[in-house]
Amino acid sequence: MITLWHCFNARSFRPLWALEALGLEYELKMLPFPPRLLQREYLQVNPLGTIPAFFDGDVRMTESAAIAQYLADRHGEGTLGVSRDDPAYGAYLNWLHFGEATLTFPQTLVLRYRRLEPPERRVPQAADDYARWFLARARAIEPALAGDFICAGRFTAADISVGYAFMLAGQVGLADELAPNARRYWAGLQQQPSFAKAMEAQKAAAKSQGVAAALTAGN
Ligand SMILES: N[C@@H](CCC(=O)N[C@@H](CS)C(=O)NCC(=O)O)C(=O)O
Repeated sequence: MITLWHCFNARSFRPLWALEALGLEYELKMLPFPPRLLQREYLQVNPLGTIPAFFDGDVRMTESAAIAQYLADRHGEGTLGVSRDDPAYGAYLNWLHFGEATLTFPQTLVLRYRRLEPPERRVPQAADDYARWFLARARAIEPALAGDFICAGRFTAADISVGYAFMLAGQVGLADELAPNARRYWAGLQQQPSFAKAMEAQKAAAKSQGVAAALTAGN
């Protein structure tokens, strides 16, 4: 049985989207954000205090892009991943990790130092610098975003990883500053049936488990 610990719209959306894309059975456990402060007992599940936490039998993972990759490889039967002998394999791995390491991390600094910290701890210069940092990286990959998918000519876990970074840009307030290909690419990904299913799954789980349907505090 697969179990995913998730906060609304947070990085754990990547594995949630992958689970829906593959049509797998899973249990979705919702947490208030940040769980480290608002649900202390979660530290027994994941001592890092971060989400996602993911379990598949004896497998335990805490990195959102790696979980999407794992799900594609272990359960995808070629649909969501790219195999080692495919010419697009290198590009696939690069985008899968670029989505988290290069496009997501700087935005979490913007979110934290512009919005989530109490006013006296906010750092506008750091927030502005990392907003520019993110937008410059996103602009630099415009040519790669000219098509519907970022590699392999089809929807893969790399689109889930990069797509989530653009989803976060919407929450951080940076989406309007994205260049045209990024905006069109992200609009197209949101038409994937699995995207709507993942959104619906988190809404339903938040409601039934009495958890706020929003990122609220901390980072
Ligand atoms: N690189 C990790 C980052 C995980 C992470 O930091 N998640 C954030 C939410 S998007 C979190 O749990 N923050 C709460 C905290 O740091 O207490 C991933 O991609 O899963």
